[in-house]
Amino acid sequence: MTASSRQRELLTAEQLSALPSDHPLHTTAVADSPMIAALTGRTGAHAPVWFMRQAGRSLPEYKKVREGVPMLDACLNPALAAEITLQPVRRHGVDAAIFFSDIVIPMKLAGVDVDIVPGRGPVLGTPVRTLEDIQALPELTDEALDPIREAVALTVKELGDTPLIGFAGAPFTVAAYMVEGGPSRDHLRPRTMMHADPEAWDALGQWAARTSAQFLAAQIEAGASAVQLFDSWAGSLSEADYRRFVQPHSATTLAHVAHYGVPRIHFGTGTAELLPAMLDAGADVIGVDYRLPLHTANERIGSGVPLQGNIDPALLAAGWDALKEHTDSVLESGKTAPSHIVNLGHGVPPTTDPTVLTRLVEYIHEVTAVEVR
Ligand code: 1CP
Repeated sequence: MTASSRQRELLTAEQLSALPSDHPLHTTAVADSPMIAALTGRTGAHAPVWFMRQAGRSLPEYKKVREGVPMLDACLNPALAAEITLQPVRRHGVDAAIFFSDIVIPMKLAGVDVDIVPGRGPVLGTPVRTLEDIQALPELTDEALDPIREAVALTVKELGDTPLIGFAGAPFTVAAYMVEGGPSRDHLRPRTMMHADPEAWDALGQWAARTSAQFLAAQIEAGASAVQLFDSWAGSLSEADYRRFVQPHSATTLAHVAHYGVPRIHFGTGTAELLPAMLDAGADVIGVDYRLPLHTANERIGSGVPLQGNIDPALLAAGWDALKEHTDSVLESGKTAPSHIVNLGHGVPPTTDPTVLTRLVEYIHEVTAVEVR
């Protein structure tokens, strides 16, 4: 598909009619913002930049408002979630906000016993390992998503012309936490389950796919102008297993929100061998981690697709000269794609000096604006 035909597919009048009349994408300020322009294959005033995990522990103002507040409580308090979402936009002048939440929030709202343990991550009271466990999972109701809709609505009101990106965990990454019962390095248990008990795996994939789909739809309807599906751990899969056991479920989630016309970014780490398969799942934009240059990603995907990425987070602490040189090469490499959304190749490390991020945003805006003129 060419860039222009892909562009026409997005944000058509018909698709915009699926969004509420007060949705930010109905305003040209948001629809033609550098972020939405690049996500739909167009060129804006400068290359847009945002950072995965831009909200969070790299910011002193985040640490302050989180004092004594458990992670999941922070996510489910609409005023606090909105405030945390806005903090990096105010401080860094990034081109988009990413909704402050977590990939386990939909399962929490469905009634699954899950918590986020400081310094560790999501932990389930009881791992989900058999077909019986999966059949006993509660269903996420639409009303349970009210705190999410409220937080998104508060956020977009404050954001004005800056778009909000909603997100969800992709079914494999969510299911990996559910089967392991917590964070793991190799995701051995879910990878075994696919082959040992394909029926159970399929049932879990379907549960995770519809739960993430509902989470995305709620954010879009409340005002998110783009979404990102995080398949953070997809890189632990072979392409064959990805296509057989994972892609159909990710495709279900992405298809569920296709009619809104908002750009859908699909991202994972260690996915150099999976990028075409991830595109085939139904994404509009591919997020690339720091291991693969964007021009190589562009070749592997077959061109015509906006790319997001992929500054190595390690370079944020390497000194300005090294970071600038690396950023220049990422920008150069990104020129091979129809459009480029600048981001890191994974999340902001908690130890990052936030002034480096602010300087990086200024630098990217400056050099890419000169190139467009
Ligand atoms: O107390 C804290 O500050 C906890 C740290 C933290 C934060 C700030 C967690 C626990 N989640 C979050 C927020 C979060 N999680 C966001 C917010 C928006 C932003 O990017 O600014 C997002 C998008 C997520 C999504 C998320 N959660 C992913 C996908 C993104 C990625 O980093 O790959 C994953 C894998 C999770 C699980 C998770 N939640 C928290 C942690 C520490 C982890 C990873 C645990 C592990 O290593 O397996």
